[in-house]
Amino acid sequence: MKVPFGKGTKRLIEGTIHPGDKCLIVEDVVTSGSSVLETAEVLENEGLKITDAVVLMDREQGGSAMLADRGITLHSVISVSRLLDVLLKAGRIDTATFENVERFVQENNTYVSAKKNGCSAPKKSCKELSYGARAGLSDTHPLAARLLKIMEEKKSNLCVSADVTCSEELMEIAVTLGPLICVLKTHVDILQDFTSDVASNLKELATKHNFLIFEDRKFADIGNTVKHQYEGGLYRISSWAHIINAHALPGPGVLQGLGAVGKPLGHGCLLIAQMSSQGSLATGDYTQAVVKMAEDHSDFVFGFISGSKISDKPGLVHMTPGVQMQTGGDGLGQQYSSPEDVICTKGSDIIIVGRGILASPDRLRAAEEYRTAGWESYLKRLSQAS
Ligand code: 5BU
Repeated sequence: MKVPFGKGTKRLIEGTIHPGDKCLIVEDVVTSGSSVLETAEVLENEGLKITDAVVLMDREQGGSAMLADRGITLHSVISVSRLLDVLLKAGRIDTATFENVERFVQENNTYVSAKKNGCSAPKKSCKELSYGARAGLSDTHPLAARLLKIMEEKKSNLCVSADVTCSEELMEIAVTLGPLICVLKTHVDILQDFTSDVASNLKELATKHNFLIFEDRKFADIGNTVKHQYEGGLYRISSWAHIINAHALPGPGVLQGLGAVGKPLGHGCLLIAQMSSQGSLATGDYTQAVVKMAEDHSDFVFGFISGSKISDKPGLVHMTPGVQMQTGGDGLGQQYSSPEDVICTKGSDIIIVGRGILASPDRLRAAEEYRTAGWESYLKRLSQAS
């Protein structure tokens, strides 16, 4: 359609045209959607109406959203994420290839819908907002705003994962590393000696050193059960943790149950959209469904656990575990990426570091190295976007 055919009438469109007739565009592959749009413009100049296009493969790099904003519905036989899912399940590609291609698709999405994001420019020219600016947006959850402000004030996008089994050691980590971190992540159920004093001491230290407490409980049950698990039992998590996380697997009921307890207290929840462990099933369509669930419950969900930025909404916070200076794994399925890769390349907001700091003979020095690496990667990302 781009140049007149060399044969026949040498016109762009051959045959009899009845202005007002509908015309369906058929294309093999859609990436940005520009080729379909160019074709539609030629046809519309001839008086034809274009409302739909059929494509064999949607590469999911913004074409569908761009065409939808221009009134053309794209119908695809297969999408790249569906193809990846099928190939992975059939054992034709490995997890690393799956994740590389998935990341490539996300990073090369050329369009941000004007309706969804209030920005009609191609994604790459949209300005990257600072943490502080995102804190001030009207639709940012109050807890996300508080966190983003802490990050800006302390120049820290470091969350330490305090995976220790003795409460004295937990307190020592909170005292020593508190000034360097924006979030302290706990697994309270691995403590051998938990008492309610641990919770109240942690709360005091969080106020003193200005960090938030995140209990990595990964709730994943029906609403009624998670409500009890969050509020009651031995740990009474809702009485001391500002942040919890949940799997989306049970459906929205898990958020209704948790929200009934957490919302009145001003707490917030992260949905687990991806995991750092090898062979995780939280990929592709599942991850996309989690993003939708988060966006539909923005009065309680303020972000994600994910390997990379998966939502363009600037009010949502992305936190990434599986971070060490040395990439590789731990022999039990954990997979590590570097702070620069996570923050600068993958666009996440917060690095979660456990053994990278805890296994060091000098935890304070190691935490300062991770804080610096995370913060410099964030500054680099900002400067690349401007
Ligand atoms: P590490 O020592 O940096 O590997 O610890 C990582 C922490 O993050 C640990 O507490 C995990 O339970 C937690 N984690 C994770 O590693 N990967 C995930 O996908 C999620 C949580 Br969700």
